[in-house]
Amino acid sequence: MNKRDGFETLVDYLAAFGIDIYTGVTGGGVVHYVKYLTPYEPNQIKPALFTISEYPAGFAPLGHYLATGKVGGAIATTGAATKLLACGLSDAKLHDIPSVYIFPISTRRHQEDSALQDTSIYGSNIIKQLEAEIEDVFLLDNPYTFAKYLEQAGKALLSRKPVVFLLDNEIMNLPMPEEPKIMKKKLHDSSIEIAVFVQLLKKKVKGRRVLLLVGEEGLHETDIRQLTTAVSIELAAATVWSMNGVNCVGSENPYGYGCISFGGNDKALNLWESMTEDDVVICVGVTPDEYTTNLQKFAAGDVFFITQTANAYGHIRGSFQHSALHKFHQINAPITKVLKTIITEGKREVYSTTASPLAPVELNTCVLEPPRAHYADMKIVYQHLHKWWQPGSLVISDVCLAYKDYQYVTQRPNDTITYFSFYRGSAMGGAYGVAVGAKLAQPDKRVYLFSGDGCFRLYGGSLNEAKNLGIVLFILDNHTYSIVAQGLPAILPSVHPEKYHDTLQQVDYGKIAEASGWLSYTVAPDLSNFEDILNELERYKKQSILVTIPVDPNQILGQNPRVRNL
Ligand SMILES: Cc1ncc(C[n+]2csc(CCOP(=O)(O)OP(=O)(O)O)c2C)c(N)n1
Ligand SMILES: [Mg+2]
Repeated sequence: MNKRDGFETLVDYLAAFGIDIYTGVTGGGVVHYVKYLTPYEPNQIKPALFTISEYPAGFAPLGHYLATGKVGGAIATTGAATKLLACGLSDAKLHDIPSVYIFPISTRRHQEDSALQDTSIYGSNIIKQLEAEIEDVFLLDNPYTFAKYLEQAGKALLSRKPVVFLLDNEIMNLPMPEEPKIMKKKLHDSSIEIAVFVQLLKKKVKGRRVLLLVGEEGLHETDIRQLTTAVSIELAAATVWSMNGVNCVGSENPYGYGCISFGGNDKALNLWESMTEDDVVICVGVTPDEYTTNLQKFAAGDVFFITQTANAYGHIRGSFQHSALHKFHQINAPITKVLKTIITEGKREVYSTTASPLAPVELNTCVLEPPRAHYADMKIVYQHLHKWWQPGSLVISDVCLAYKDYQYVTQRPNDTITYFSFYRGSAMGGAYGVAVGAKLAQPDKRVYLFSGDGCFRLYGGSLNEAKNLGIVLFILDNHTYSIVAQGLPAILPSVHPEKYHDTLQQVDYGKIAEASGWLSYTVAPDLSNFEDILNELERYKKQSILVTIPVDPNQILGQNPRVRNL
């Protein structure tokens, strides 16, 4: 018999899995778990808890994974705490981020006694709420299923799923009769399936134009940018990407036409719209979501999907078939291996495709208007930063103008950074927690964040906790919920702007930051001090800094095709 109680066994099991940094807040329901964690200090004893309010805490495991490819954990008590933490959990599901979320439940023995923050079916019914969204919810209320559930959770994490543990404290206080086993990833040899898939591809592309669409799934594959470039070249395939797919594309790809759909580049969008049944599309680690395919099915005659995440978000009954109008082929196998086989096969015998023209240097055709007086020109800001980022940086866009405009203006990837946005859940303010999680996981990584003044309202009270993490936060100060406001003339053409409900009061964000222990700078509208501010940012490594940028809410850079769906 195990002498430790269930809490300690769970803490140890997750630590053995590499999960040793938690974010969240204590409370009546979780004190028994967090008593086994030390307060977070950089380079100190783990497992550790970094205390920060639940909304940002719930997004931290996403940043942990982005920065390292490893799993992070978040914890919160019953009631509102659970709901706040679970906002990040939604994006973990939508972006296939393995992560652990821990919540207590009211103990079953007092089910009918109206417990505080009652989670029973008479109260929040939280078990059903979470199970309605997340497949891997493990109710730890029975010593005899405890080890089995932990092992099942381990398997789910290995297949890139978020998992939820629900703790019944009365049961967890007992020693558990069995030790859970640590799960290891089972490697399946997919060489034969890959060879068959590539032969079919070879047959289908003969004499046809090939379009390559690159998504975010391969983010942590080494050499993914070189591999997609080599595939583009072997197939002479015009190449486009999703917003986060930019991380899996090389800047030197001669066939790189840009990002499609939300904030998409004009050349990429024209190319994508020209797709007909005569074409073949190859999707590398793509989820055909609204901000990529704009709710349209692939019009190509043959669509090939390469994915390595079984049952990833976007799959319906284990397949992406529903996203294709015509013939559809999918392989579930390591992306790198499939791409390498495509390249090797092309070297053996050339793919006789109808070659796409090389991409032009300039990927946009729209003329971008400068901002009105007293506002910074965001086109120049994004272009400048795109060249300035230090190698290895992580740049995160919150749900604000940046997540539409940055990719439009910068056009091509910066090969030395990761640029990411959790756009599928589009939770305003979530990116701050992502930045916190990334810094906790990898303190030496440079982490930058674009966020809106509307987004700021969701995490502005949680700055102090991160003052020594060295996060740089660019606030797009435009006193407006601008990304909504920019779409409204098209969505509601006959409605008076007063009914847009899009204005925000001016706030001194720098003062809030300073009062929270951050440094702050404000960019001059003519950008005369921008270079000096960037030099300052480079100087500090551990000090978090907020940079306010005066942004014209009416400066339109990237397009928002979603407005046509509303
Ligand atoms: C939590 C949440 N509330 C509301 C929305 C709807 N929404 C999406 S973007 C946006 C406006 C964002 O405003 P701001 O942060 O100021 O950024 P800006 O577009 O002005 O750059 C709103 C209200 C959302 N996505 N998430
Ligand atoms: Mg705004």
